[in-house]
Amino acid sequence: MLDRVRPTDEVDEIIDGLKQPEKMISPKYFYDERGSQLFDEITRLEEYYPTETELGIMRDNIDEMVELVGEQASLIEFGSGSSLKTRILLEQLKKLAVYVPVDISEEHLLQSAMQIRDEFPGLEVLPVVADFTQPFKLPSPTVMPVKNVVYFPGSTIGNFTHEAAQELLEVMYQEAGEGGAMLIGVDLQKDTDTLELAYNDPAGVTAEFNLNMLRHLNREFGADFDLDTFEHSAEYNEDEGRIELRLISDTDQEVSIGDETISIEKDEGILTEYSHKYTLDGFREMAEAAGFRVERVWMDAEKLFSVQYCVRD
Ligand code: SAH
Ligand code: AVI
Repeated sequence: MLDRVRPTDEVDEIIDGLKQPEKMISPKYFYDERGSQLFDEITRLEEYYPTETELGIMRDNIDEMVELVGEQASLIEFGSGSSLKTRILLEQLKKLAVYVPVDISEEHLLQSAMQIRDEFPGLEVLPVVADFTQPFKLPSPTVMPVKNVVYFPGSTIGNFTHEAAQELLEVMYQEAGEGGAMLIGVDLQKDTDTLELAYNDPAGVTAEFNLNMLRHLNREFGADFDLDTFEHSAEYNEDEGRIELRLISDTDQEVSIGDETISIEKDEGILTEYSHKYTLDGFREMAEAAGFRVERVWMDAEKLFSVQYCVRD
């Protein structure tokens, strides 16, 4: 079964962002098929520490994680991508009621869900193509789960402003339901050099990922960005504790999208992504404000990244 709910006003949303005092486009527009592939390439880069670090934390602590999730749970993954980290859980969670991967990148999600079905033949896999910031319907599994566990790895929570992240945690609290929980990957604050290298890889994969957003907007939303006139930029804003990705125009230009023409000045940036890095206290405050209690925090030895199990109180 497949539920597909997408907002119809995406062009309006993009135009609205481009009319803000600082032009911006939501990072969800990174993820067409090529964008999802480029993200997978990023996760294999040596400089991009979050993926390997989170995988290591999962592997080192999987027994305890499995114990906390328990049997006959429904595992609902927000922004599942290639379900890379999920496989570590699925291999050990022998008695899962259902796996529900939710993602906006349709083809990529459906391919990944098919692969998961092949790899885990007894498991019910019910993918949902949706923008998880908007209300969406969860499918009904064949086996009634005893509880819901929302899985949100990769520190995708960091791609939201604190206000939006707070709202998303509240949505997850609702999805978790009575007796439910959330298992979430949260990237931690660290030195600027490590952070900036992770988002400015010498091979230029992150730059290509950033620029691909414009290709996506040209193809799907009728824009006419000239990709050759924009440069990738990624800087750590220490005061805000976040990496900021921008596309910088190297010329004065006009871009059309929908019925609008947008003027962009030379050296002007379009903000394409925040990637917030948290302190343990900072994240706990947010989780608690959403109604969760942080029951367990796992980290790597260098404290680069955390995986946190939060329960509904
Ligand atoms: N969880 C995976 C992938 C992280 S990349 C990992 O940890 O490796 C972020 C994923 O979230 C992408 O697959 C992207 O398509 C998805 N995504 C981003 N914004 C989304 C949104 N608003 N709604 C649904 N999926 C979204
Ligand atoms: C998906 N998200 C958590 C990634 C991040 O690190 O913020 C996206 C990304 N952007 C550039 N590189 C990776």
